Amino acid sequence: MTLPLVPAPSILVERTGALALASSARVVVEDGAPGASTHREQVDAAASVLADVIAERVGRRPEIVDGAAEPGDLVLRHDPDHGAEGYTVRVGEVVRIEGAAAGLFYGIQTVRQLLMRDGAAWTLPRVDIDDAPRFEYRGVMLDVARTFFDVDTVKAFIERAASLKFNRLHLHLTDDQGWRLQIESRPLLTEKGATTAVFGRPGGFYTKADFQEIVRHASAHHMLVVPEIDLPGHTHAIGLAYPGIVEEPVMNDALIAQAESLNQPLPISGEPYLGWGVGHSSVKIHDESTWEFLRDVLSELADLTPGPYLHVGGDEALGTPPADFDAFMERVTALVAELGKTPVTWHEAGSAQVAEGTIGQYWGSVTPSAAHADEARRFAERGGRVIMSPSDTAYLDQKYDADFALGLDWAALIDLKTAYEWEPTAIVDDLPAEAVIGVEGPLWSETIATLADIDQLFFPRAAALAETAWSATDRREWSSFRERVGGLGAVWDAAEWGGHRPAEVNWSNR
Ligand code: TNX
Repeated sequence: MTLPLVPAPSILVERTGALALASSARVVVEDGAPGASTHREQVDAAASVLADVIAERVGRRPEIVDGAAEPGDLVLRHDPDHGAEGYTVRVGEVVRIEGAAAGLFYGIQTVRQLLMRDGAAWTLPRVDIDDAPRFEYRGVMLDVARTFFDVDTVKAFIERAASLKFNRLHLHLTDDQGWRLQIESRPLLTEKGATTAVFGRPGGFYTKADFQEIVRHASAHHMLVVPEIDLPGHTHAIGLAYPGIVEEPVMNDALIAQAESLNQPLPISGEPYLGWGVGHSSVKIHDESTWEFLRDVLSELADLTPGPYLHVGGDEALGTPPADFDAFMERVTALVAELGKTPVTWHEAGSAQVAEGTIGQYWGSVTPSAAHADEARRFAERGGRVIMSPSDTAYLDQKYDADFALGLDWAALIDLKTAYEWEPTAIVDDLPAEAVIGVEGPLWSETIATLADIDQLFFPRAAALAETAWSATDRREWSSFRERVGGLGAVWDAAEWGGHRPAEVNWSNR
């Protein structure tokens, strides 16, 4: 039998037989590091996650105890020797999970996938698993600007992503349709710039406390938040609050044609923008008051963000002359670096002299145009690295097939196999493999309004992306993935996560 493990672990040894989980099974915390209180906290946190996972699947929350394990128990032990994210799981007389903080969490997610129903009993196959990730950056993005998602929905999104061993949550916090984060020094951003969303959907924003709550929940799930303020374009909403620093909308033929064909409004300065066209807005690049604004906003954001990254956009500045765009991206990445953070930008900014070490996010095709490939390579030449988000394979917002109700289709129709079969280091010629820091799946929200909609686009394609992010190339193979992912529907059902169940997969009920 192929075990339903996604992402595929580095080393999996299957032995014969299975361990029946005793109805009296306990979570036993073994003190691997006496005296180290942070280690102790980490194992205690993991113990509670493990008890929750068992409760969700088996319907009974095991007791958490210290001390010696008995056959049929689940044992957690802090062991830093597996690196920050690696872990081992051994199922013998007991289920034993060892690792450091994130590793323990990932070992638990693996155990969650190993649990099988056997009549009235629950069993785990006897295995030895030794696992660690391929890429350090394993991201998903949620666009909370086009459609605003409340804190509970973002938390639910974190739980889904973390179960697949994603460790970065990119939040697209601002766009033409709305500004979603409270900034104390610029209160009008949320008073005036957050009231609506695409199609006139309800607006909303995160207070600082809300944002901190998201950061905390992400951190409890071993995910770092990567906040994005999209600049210099995608900034119409700033103009609702501070009209002096935003240019008049720049119309382009594509925008006008698209608005006509979709029967959408065109942007009007000072009025909320309810369409989904792109490329019409820009902050005033040469105006010092823009830079005072950016310093205020980015300083507050840096203070709120424990992770090393601040994303400053750089995509689709279609109405901005190239020289102005380059000057802007150079200065804004320098500002982020000055604030002590690593800038991240969409790949277009590779045309500019971005700050040393800036990370580029590539969103072109898996077969790039020469210009896109050049832009991506420039990040590595300037000491930075590249996140791979090819829009025709990694985008979570594209339709699965032409008849799928949700999603856009401008990049591609992305069925599960297409989402699975691509190699991040093989996209941009002459970009060294070490320059690829990882992958990310963006979920843009033009067509989605609810958590159920999110799930439809996320499951199961996020599982394909998760394996690309985590598993070594020699562990990745479509026919194997297709079989393994079929066993995960039951795990997702137990968590009450919805999603699409495409017919190309045999969804087993285990
Ligand atoms: C392109 S991808 C965009 C977004 C849209 C998305 C829709 C990128 C960097 N920009 O503004 O939401 O397409 O798929």
